[in-house]
Amino acid sequence: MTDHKTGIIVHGVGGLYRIRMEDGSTVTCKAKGVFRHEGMTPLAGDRVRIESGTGEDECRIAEILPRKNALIRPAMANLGVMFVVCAAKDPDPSLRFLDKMLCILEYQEIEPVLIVTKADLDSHRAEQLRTKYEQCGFTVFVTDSETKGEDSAIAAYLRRFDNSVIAAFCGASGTGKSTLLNRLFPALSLETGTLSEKIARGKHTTRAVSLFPLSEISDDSCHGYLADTPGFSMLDFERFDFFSLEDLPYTFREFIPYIGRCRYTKCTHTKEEGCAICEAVSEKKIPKSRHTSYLELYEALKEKKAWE
Ligand SMILES: Nc1nc2c(ncn2[C@@H]2O[C@H](COP(=O)(O)OP(=O)(O)OP(=O)(O)O)[C@@H](O)[C@H]2O)c(=O)[nH]1
Ligand SMILES: [Mg+2]
Ligand SMILES: [Zn+2]
Repeated sequence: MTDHKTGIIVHGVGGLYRIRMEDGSTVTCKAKGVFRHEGMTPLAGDRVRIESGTGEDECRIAEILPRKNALIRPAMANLGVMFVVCAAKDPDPSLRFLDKMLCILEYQEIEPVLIVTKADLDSHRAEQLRTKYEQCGFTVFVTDSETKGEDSAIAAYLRRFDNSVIAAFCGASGTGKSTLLNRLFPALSLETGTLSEKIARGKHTTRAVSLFPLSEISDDSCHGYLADTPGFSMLDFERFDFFSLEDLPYTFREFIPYIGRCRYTKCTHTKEEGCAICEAVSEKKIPKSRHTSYLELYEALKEKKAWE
């Protein structure tokens, strides 16, 4: 048995995983039964060790190397950058949904980058989103398939990646993730679809996470991996794993400079007198909608804590 081959899971469906090996070759295999017993599921982005037997069938994932992070939705591991895709219209943006995703990414130490798509449908709202999230300290790109907006700036951002970075595009279904990826990397020719096509199919257009080595889909100045993911619906999102109430304020990056400056050391930043965060909201230094999202997440986490 040779047991020293490692690679990265680029696709996994129905317990069958496609792995890109260090030498650039690809193998498809199952995972050893031991993972099922341990309740561990190999994820796209996982670095794994392969054990290969004599026949092709005997190749198995023997070990999942330590993860940097893992997300449930999209089901991925070892992400460095997540492009959160939000449409200016069709579907209408949900700030609660967006902020929750941003919190989870901050908590997992994945750099969130916001991409506002479909600016052709509502350029005013697209720019409002840009202003709001740039004020909070996020990198924001605005684009659309008509004008190609900041496509080249997104491509330039991707070009800064080193070999080890895994990045993905996530967001609600129909926001235009696959459309944008196809524009940036025509070699991908990903499936895209209109809302009515999706309803007719009863499914999202993109059905599983797929990781692409940037060196293969673009010129060799790009490195790392890029993933397209199936869009999530609101319902999926409710089931998202979450963190503790104490961690919540730290997942809002624009709150951080104010933490510790409130009158009461146990300030929950919800409505207390002398709360430095609430004050920053009233002075418009923090967008009100961000604080509203904070309050909603705070309530949800408080309830969860009460159940535990
Ligand atoms: N007007 C306009 N339509 C767009 C734009 N980008 C994408 N679309 C349309 O939006 C629909 C959904 O696009 P997709 O790229 O399939 O969306 P997705 O985010 O990959 O969706 P899932 O795979 O289901 O998660 C398609 O009909 C696209 O043609 C845009 O910038 N402007
Ligand atoms: Mg898609
Ligand atoms: Zn406070």
